[in-house]
Amino acid sequence: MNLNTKLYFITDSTGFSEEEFLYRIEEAIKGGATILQLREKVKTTWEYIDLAENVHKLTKKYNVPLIIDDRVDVALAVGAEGVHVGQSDMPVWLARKLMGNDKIIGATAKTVLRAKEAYEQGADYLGVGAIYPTLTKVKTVLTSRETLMDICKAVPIPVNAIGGINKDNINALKGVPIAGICVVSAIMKADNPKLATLELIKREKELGLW
Ligand code: TZP
Ligand code: MG
Repeated sequence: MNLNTKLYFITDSTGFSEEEFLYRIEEAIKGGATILQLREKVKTTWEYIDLAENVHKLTKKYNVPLIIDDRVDVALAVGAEGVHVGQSDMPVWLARKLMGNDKIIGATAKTVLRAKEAYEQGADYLGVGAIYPTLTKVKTVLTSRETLMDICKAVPIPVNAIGGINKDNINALKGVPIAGICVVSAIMKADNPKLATLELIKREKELGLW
């Protein structure tokens, strides 16, 4: 499986027309986003599937894996490349069982114990955070740099930092063996999503992440 989590873009369609939303996704992909997660919290199942199909058409064109947040049913319905389960979603082992061995399963982990558990149950990568306070709608607590470091050392799969990460604070992650970063607002709310993505990658390169 070709899994590159270096620049993991998580979307939030709130406040955008579908046209503008899809345009922003395409620009982020053109800027170099390596993997995309569709994250919708208030859509009905049918709305989620409908949007996921349109996003999937786009990501397939660029060969970027599409991960669906929370919802295995939506991921299966559109043939997405994977699903991301949080600590209050279904367990990783069940997502793996339903999705099969060829799909990408991502999991959220905020402790070393949870990280090991997710890995043992078949997770392909982990998202760890929130590292910084975030304005994106999410139920989360802050995860320390130290815990992030411990999780990176505890599991042999890619670990991404998430939460409030932007081009100005990414430098503070220097020395932590993360595989990449997950961002929502740094790209979603940028004036120019393509430039914002390019800039994040440039900063990651300065950190030696590429
Ligand atoms: N999980 C932990 S923090 C977060 C999620 C989904 C939101 C990250 O959004 P942003 O805008 O990059 O801070
Ligand atoms: Mg979730």
